Amino acid sequence: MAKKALVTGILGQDGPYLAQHLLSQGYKVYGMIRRYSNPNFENLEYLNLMNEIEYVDGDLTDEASLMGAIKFIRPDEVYNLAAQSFVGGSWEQAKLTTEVNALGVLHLLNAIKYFAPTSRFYQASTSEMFGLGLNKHDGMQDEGTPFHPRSPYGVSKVYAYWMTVNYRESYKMFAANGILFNHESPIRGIQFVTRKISDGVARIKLGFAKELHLGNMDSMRDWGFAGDYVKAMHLMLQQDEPDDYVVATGENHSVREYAELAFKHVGLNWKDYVKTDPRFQRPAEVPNLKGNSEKARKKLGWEPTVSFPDLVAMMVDADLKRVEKRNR
Ligand code: NAP
Ligand code: F7E
Repeated sequence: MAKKALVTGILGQDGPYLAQHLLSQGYKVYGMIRRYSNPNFENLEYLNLMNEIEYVDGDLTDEASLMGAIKFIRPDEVYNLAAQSFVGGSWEQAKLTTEVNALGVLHLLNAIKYFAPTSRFYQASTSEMFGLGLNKHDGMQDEGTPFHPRSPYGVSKVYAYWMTVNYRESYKMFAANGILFNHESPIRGIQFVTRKISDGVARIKLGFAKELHLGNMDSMRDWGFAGDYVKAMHLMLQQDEPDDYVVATGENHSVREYAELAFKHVGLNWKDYVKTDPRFQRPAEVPNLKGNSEKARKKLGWEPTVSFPDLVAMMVDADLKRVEKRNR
């Protein structure tokens, strides 16, 4: 019989890529959707997956809805991708961010504990938990680097990380944390800097905008391709023992470099269009993230396949097509 996987956050960026990968491995995929007056299936449509998934209702802030879903599906694997995932918005909505990203994970772990205790659980942990933390030896971050989160988002994810470890240790549940560094794609949310730039470049190139306003351009991020990173999530749940893994490319670049490459890809100079704008500065910044994913590479056999320049080109090309189509 096909394995059953429940994916929360199915309408986001990672949900569709993970669903695509699980379907290719023969899984039956259930996608959780919260109550919304007008749910947006655009990302699933982009990968042509709308009709491949069985949808279940549920919200991370509503424990009973999670219990109902887990009891109904009794999944072999649960991937918790749902979150208020925008760091920049987490100061204004710190309570909501905590309720979804921290307590929501406790609710989900309880639902699994009561109704599907042998189910394997993946928690979407993040490099934002490291914040200012740097590995003393190489200036990178790995599984042993101390956490020093710099936003309500980062703090909420530290709680969820430790609760996942705690349920593993307390109840012998197969619960794993993937500590993923930034990963992007053509279906990245428009508020994140990579997609904001690729969309801005496309609109400027096609004559629909004149400027692009950005915040801190010195920030360094380790950017990979989401399609690669979801494969690491799946691999983590196929191991003999549950564990936590950093997933990253090991290379980082500044926001300025991303913008420079994106504009260059369409034959423009970023300096002519980008304006720095204090509205996009954060109260506390994470200046430098670069992940050491040696453990995932050795134990999971995972490797990233898309280079930084190819990722930038992929995103800009996709937005050029989108903007053109929308305005045709
Ligand atoms: P995303 O595009 O923001 O998707 C998050 C999804 O969570 C959305 O579909 C959203 O639903 C859903 N959601 C929000 N609140 C919910 C709630 N209360 N109950 C149920 N669902 C809810 O995020 P992503 O980029 O795919 O990232 C997936 C996960 O990995 C997130 O947990 C994120 O924090 C984490 N992460 C991401 C990165 C990265 O670089 N992308 C790196 C490390 C970790 P709606 O569509 O209804 O809004
Ligand atoms: O910002 C700077 C900003 O919002 C990246 C989430 O998926 O990855 C993501 O979090 C950097 C920051 O992503 C703008 O200050 C400059 O230093 O694209 P971002 P993020 O905050 O790194 C982690 C791993 C997650 O877990 C999160 O869920 O870019 N920046 N100017 C800007 N950022 C935005 N959004 N907009 C700007 O105009």
